[in-house]
Amino acid sequence: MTVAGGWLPATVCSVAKSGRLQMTAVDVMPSLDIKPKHTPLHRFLADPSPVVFDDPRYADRYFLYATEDGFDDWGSRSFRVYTSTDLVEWTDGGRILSLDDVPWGSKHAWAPCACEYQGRFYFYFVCEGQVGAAVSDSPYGPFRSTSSPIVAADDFPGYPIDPAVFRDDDGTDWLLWGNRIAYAAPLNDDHVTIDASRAFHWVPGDFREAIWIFKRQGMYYAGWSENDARDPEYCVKYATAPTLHGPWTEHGVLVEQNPSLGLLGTGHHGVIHIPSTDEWILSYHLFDSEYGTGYRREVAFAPLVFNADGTIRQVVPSDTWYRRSIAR
Ligand code: FUB
Repeated sequence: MTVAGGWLPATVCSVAKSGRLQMTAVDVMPSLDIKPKHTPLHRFLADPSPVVFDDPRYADRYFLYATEDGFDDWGSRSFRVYTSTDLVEWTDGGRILSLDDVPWGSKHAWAPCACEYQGRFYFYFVCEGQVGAAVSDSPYGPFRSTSSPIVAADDFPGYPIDPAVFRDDDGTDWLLWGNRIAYAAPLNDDHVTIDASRAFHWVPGDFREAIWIFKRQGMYYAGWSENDARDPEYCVKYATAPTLHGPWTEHGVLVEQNPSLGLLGTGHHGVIHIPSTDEWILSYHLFDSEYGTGYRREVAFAPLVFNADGTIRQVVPSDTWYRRSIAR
């Protein structure tokens, strides 16, 4: 049977943490009738979080952490990692964490990201509208979840989803997250808890979610998504500031839909910096007007082009896959 979303359903019977029997939707294979056309990853994926690790064992490749897509109601239950040396040819690194192994939640595996700190790898993710943390000795996992969320539903006003990590020049790793309200808080040395006393929040533009921050030539850049992820108008806007705490100057759209090519809902971005260069690459997801939805999204990449005043030229979604060898 084929379901809306183009995936074959499967369920398993298992014993829940409570001891009760439960039926659970499991990771499934895509049906053969619909394949993504616009992504070099050849798979429905969303919320792309790209990273180049400093660790010399892994510095020769791009890593991409992303939400598995193709499930109604964003019903993914596991996370995978992908790697590439040129952004076009990708290798599936396999499953790195399943919600079966998260002690505090079992639904809605969204928006993963990862960072490296003192030789270990830390993975942040959404589960049931809370932010989780997990640890591994390898960026390929498997990651071990901590026993409770790093940002729980009641910790701060708002909806704690869409984590990202920004490392400032002083070495502080800031965990970012939020929906409707954007938050930042320093990660403690253990990297699985935050220093809530230094958390701050703001509402950039008509902020919906997916806050991401990077720093270039002394300027802080914050990008975020506006509108609903199922809307064609889902888009990324950005602002710049002289400090992490602002004041932020908004510059409008970074990427938005390209209806002439049927590429819609362009949002939830990430940014890669290629070490020792001034090259910055945008990742984002989109859906196709013919077969896509906010539950069937595709990851795309594009170079960021900076103007002399530090603003960024708007990215126009295209069908050309951007190739950039990390070795060059
Ligand atoms: O992929 C699930 C959700 O959709 C993410 O958490 C949001 O950012 C939106 O992209």
